[in-house]
Amino acid sequence: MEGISIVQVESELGAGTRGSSLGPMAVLIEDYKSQRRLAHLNRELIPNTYGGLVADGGFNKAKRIDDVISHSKNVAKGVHEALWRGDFPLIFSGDHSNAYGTICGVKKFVGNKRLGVIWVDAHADLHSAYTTPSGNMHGMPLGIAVAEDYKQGGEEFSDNWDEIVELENTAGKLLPTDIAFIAVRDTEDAERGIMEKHRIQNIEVNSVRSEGIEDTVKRTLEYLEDCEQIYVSFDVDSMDPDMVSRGTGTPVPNGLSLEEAIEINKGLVKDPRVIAWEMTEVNPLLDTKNKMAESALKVVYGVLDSLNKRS
Ligand SMILES: [Mn+2]
Repeated sequence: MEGISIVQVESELGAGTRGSSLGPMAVLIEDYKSQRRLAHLNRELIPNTYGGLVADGGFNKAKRIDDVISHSKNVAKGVHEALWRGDFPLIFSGDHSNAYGTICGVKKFVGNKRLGVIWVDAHADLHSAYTTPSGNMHGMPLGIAVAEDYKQGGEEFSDNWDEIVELENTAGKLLPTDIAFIAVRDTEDAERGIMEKHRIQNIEVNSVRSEGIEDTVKRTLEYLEDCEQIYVSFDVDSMDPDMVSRGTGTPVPNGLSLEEAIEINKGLVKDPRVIAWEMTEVNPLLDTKNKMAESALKVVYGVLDSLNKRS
């Protein structure tokens, strides 16, 4: 690892509520008010495409998919370039649909090496255009990446869906068995079907608390023992809205405490197989006094501490 660089992805194309594109900057502002540990890092901006937010593009089963496709290419490029330089990318992204672009970029970099993904989130994000209840693509990044039976629901959106699934020539870029969930607690039948079929591990909040952080981290990394490289994605809605903040698009009760989120992410990133880390879904427009960004920053600082010990 040469250095650490920030990939600042200001898109909220996949969200149903406006404001998460301001999340990355909200975290950077908190850093400026605090220890200024991010200010000197190399930072690449992948800008928001406000124009794309005006209409849903007419695809109500995968809203704004045309813009998500072009944006995902930019994200993939930014993440790939950071990895190519030898940097560890800290990805600060607006909504979670950006994670698909990151998976493409990471996968392109690792080539044939087996990639594992650790998803710390209230949601499984395993939907497709054929199963989604909302049409919001932030519920789909893992669903697109695993491309599980993606044509089963009909042909209505197949051109767009084929295009996004095959982006960067990495269709089937992630095996469902190479996903590990932590704190997932709000899922739909279609997602539970995939999770059960592939016995995808989810360490629930209760287990995190009863078994402890060390065990949670150990079990997650061991579950992915066959993966050579790992990408960790931390959605702030994994944290509890009452204990931490409601500054996120789709808050779900009974989540992680801030301390648990800090320790889990710190622990995961100690593993040298982890080559990219993302923080996503901070929405300052839904927040009070930027509390979510302030909390997310503490998680980022924990990750930096672990990375500095690694190098
Ligand atoms: Mn998510």
